[in-house]
Amino acid sequence: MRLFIAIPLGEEMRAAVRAVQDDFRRGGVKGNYTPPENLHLTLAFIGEYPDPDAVLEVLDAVPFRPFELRLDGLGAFGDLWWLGLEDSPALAACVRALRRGLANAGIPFDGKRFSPHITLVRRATTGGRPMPGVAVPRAGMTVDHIALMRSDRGRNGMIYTELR
Ligand code: 2AM
Repeated sequence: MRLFIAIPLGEEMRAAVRAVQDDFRRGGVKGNYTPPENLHLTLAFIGEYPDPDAVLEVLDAVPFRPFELRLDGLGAFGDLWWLGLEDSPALAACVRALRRGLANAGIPFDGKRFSPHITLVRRATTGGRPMPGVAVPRAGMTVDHIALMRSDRGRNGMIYTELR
C-alpha cells in the first residue's frame, strides 16, 4: 500500500486553489492539473508500507490542536507548480511531532525538509510564453484533523483515498 499523511483542503481553500488553476488554464498553461478531489497538503510521504494501523497509532499519539492555514504565494519545483502557505508555527510543530512519531515507530518516510505546498499542476508548460500573472486569494481553513491517505494508480491518474 502506498501511504502518505496529509491535510485535505477545506471548501474555501479548495475553491481558491481551483480558481488559480483556472487562471493558469486560461493563461495557456498546459500540464497535469491536480483534480479538485485530490488537492491536499502532504505532511509526510511514507510510500509502500504494509501496515496502515501502525501509522494510525502514530497519528493518534501525536498531540493535536486545531490550527489555521492560509494560502500565500506561488512557487515551482521545476515544472511542478504549487501554492504556498503563510508561515505557521503550529503546522511546523505538527509535522515535527508527526515525523518524530513515525521515526520512533520505525515507519520509514521521505525525510526531505518539509516545504509546505499544494501541487497545482505537474509537467507545466507555457509553450514558450511567460508564466501568466495570477492573484493568489488569501483563502484559509481550520485544520481539524490530519489524514492517512492511500494512493493508487487509476486509469486516469492517481486516486487518493482517506483511510482516516
Ligand atoms: P507532490 O505534490 O509535491 O508531488 C502523494 O504522492 C503525495 O505525496 C503528493 O502530494 C506528493 O508530493 C507527496 N510526496 C512527497 N514526497 C514524495 C515522494 N518522495 N514520492 C512521491 N510523492 C511524494
